[in-house]
Amino acid sequence: MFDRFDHDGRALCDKVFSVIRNAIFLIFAVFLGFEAAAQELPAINGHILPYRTWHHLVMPGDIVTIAAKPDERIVMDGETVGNAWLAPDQAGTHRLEVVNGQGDAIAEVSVFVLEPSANIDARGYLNGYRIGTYPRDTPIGFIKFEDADSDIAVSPSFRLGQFLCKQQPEHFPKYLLVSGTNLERLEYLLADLKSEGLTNADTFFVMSGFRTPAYNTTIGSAKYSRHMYGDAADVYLDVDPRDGVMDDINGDGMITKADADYFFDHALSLFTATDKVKPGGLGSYKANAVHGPFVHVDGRGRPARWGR
Ligand SMILES: [Ca+2]
Repeated sequence: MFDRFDHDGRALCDKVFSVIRNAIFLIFAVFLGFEAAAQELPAINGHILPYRTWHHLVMPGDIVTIAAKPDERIVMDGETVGNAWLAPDQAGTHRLEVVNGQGDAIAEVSVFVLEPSANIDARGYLNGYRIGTYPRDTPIGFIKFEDADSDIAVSPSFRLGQFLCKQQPEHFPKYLLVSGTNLERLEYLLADLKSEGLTNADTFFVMSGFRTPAYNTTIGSAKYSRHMYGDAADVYLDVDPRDGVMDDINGDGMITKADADYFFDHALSLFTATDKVKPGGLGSYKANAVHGPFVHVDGRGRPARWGR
């Protein structure tokens, strides 16, 4: 009797324990499942995409590996491909989509096969577009930009045409670079300004993005300017009204350096408080004869600030 009771008691205990264990396991599995669902954008060459709309730079002949889930389809320029794609020998832009089991594109990536900097001629030109000479760290290649490429997405809120250098407006192809590090900073800042109700802008106005070394020298900018690497952008908010100058974001009824400073202060406190984006530079600028107030944002990898 005692044995049976003991046996039943143990069985009951085992059952209760098993139910609790299974419940814990289930909660844990659901939690992990949500985690995976929330986090899992595809990875390209080992890097998980930070946004569903993004870009990727490769050299001609490079292999691009795309890590997607088993039920997802990888589509390059409209054709289903495997997990590895061989970049062609010619510079150009390709469109990568990852499509889920329901047929929805869950990631859209502009893949830029770069024009090698080795093709810059002795005069400093790349297919007739003036690059000049880098004082150090010449990039291995450049994004080739044709006349119709302005609207190619490089991140959720930014397009390739926003970052063009202001030289040879009639010449094609043009060449430029964009920086994922700095685009992550710009996206993070824009999203925060919107969530704080400070703007309803879909993007920043990019007054100056990429600069060739030749152009950078012409305007008398810093010798090692991050703009020459596509890693810097001079930006302002311009939607209310859209008139080519910074909006009155500090609400004092005037467009002055105080607006750039307000923007700068917001960006500084935001970037200082987060580890979601890499550190970089921030500069606040007043208006001059040719432009209004603006803020410089770069992705140099360490904090730097000036103009404030
Ligand atoms: Ca103002």
